[in-house]
Amino acid sequence: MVHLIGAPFDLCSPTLGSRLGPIAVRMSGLGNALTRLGVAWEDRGDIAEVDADIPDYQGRVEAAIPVYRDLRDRVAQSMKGGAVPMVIGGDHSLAIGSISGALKVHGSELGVLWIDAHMDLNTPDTSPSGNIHGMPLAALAGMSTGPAKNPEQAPILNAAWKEILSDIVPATRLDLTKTAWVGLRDVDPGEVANWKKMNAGPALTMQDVDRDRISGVMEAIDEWAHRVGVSKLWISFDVDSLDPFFAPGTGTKVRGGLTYREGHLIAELLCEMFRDSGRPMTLVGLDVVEVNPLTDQAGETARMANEWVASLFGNTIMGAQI
Ligand SMILES: [Mn+2]
Repeated sequence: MVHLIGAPFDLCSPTLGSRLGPIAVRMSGLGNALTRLGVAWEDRGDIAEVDADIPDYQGRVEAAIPVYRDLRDRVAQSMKGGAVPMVIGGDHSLAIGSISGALKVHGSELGVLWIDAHMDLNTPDTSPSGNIHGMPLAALAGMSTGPAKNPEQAPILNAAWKEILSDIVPATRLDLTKTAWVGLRDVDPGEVANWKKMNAGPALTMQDVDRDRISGVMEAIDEWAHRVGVSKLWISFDVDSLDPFFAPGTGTKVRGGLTYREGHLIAELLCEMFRDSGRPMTLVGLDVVEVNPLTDQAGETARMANEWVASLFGNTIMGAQI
């Protein structure tokens, strides 16, 4: 049973509009696609909406904390009932809430696959922008930080970081050796330093995709998951992993991304991994984030996100793969 959870929150990203992502993704037929595949699903509605227009940094950051808490508890509740929660964002900072929920239930067994143009591994002291949507993995890993780069943001962001680490992320932090990335092409130097410091999992960039193709990249993911013992996997899919040509409706576009077919092959090969009884690994939940209908072209990006999810759940060109 898949639980759809809408998370219309975008205040921790620079471009507003991804709060409309849950509506757009639902409207372009996500439920029907799952039904056609024989996947049981239930729409669990949206998390509580926050004020649409908070102009100041402090207000935005403060509004985020209860959102993460609510999402964490909803995700944990779904999982405890045996469902697979699918969080539709919203900006990528929401993963602080969703993956905290998964950590609550699965603890150190949890692995994360981050499919994104960005690493999202900044700490407040490395983040050039102060936008929390670039920091979720560092928060989930409980990374410590010095004062935030921007001195005006520092008192606000450092206080929020403290609260996130003490009140949102469970004591069993995300083990970054059990986190891998695919699709990277816009990485900050501070993120690379954090990645090395934490001895984190493979960071597969677009150069790896160019050189080894998707099949080679996903073999590396399969090998990593087996080696570090990931038995429960959370997938965090940022639609900006695709090239802006195929996913124009998103906030932080970076050219040189995955093609439509490459994106699908990732989902198809993941589906095969989950069905490979020789290497048991379960999909425990996923995020589909950063769909921004305000910058989209005729709903293309929301449709792409749906089609991608359908591939992950077994859709193939020749029909459902049971
Ligand atoms: Mn991104």
